[in-house]
Amino acid sequence: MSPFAFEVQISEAAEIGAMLSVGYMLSAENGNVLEGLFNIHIGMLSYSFEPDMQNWTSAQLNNNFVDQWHRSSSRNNTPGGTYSMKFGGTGSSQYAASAYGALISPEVMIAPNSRLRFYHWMDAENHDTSPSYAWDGGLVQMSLNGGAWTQITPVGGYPYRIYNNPASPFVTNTQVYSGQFDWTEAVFELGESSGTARFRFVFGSDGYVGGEGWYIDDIMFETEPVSNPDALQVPTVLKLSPNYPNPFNPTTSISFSMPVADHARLEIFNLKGQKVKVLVDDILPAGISTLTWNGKDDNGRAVASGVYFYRLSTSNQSLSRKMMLMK
Ligand SMILES: [Ca+2]
Ligand SMILES: [Ca+2]
Repeated sequence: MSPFAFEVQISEAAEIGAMLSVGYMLSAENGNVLEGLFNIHIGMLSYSFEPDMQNWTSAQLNNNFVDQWHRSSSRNNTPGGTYSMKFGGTGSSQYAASAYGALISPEVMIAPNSRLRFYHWMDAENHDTSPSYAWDGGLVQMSLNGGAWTQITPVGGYPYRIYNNPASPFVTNTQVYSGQFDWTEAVFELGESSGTARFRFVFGSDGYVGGEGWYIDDIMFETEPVSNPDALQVPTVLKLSPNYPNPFNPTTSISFSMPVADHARLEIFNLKGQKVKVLVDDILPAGISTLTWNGKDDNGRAVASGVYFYRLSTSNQSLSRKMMLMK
């Protein structure tokens, strides 16, 4: 048996970058119901660079510096994969002196509380006597809704700053990744940013001494699930929701939520005010309860088309709504 209660399959026809909102309602035989909403960003799950560059591009950032971003089979992080994106020479050869290039993402739609994650491998020249400084290194920038490229900061910060050096394409004290590390995950929390975004990985070197370079792989964009606070939290007031469907034939669901466990009575009346059916008359737990009415009265007879009322009564309150049976 699958460990998952259900799965969502995305059609291949879904547009890349689109955001799909999936509303769900899970109901159990004991009447407990859980409702919510989550968002899936189509095509934003992962960039492994296995099929190709997956619409990432690269650019030279200054005419006096070379761009060396390319798809490389020299190193890879993807399980079972072969490729990553590398700034550096072909194969495992070192990056050039006076290099400065950007690896640029396709446009991606982000919602508040999105997150950028990726894996990277680095061998770049840091300063050998000033531990927090580097001569060469890489950083990540974002352009939001067509705006200027702005450096974004990983969780935990960048480990190095660029040393004062006129041969560097970076401004002195620019924060960068540098030095040597094996495949490591980086996480960038994007906070309130939302809209159309592009991201780019920028690597630069000064005029002397290189390293193997910077590899990027398994780039992922994530969005926090957006939950429906009405449904997922214990309600603070008694609430009777509209029945669904409405109009209906002959079955409809009626949901209500209670802030505390209480005696609850849900009754259905016709237009003349005659009681047709009692759906529940019992002590119920706090939270959401959903009951189904099959369009039959207390004697099991199907009732006529028309308007009906349903009334929820607890020990100190009652709420009513209207619904329509259409045969
Ligand atoms: Ca890969
Ligand atoms: Ca250097």
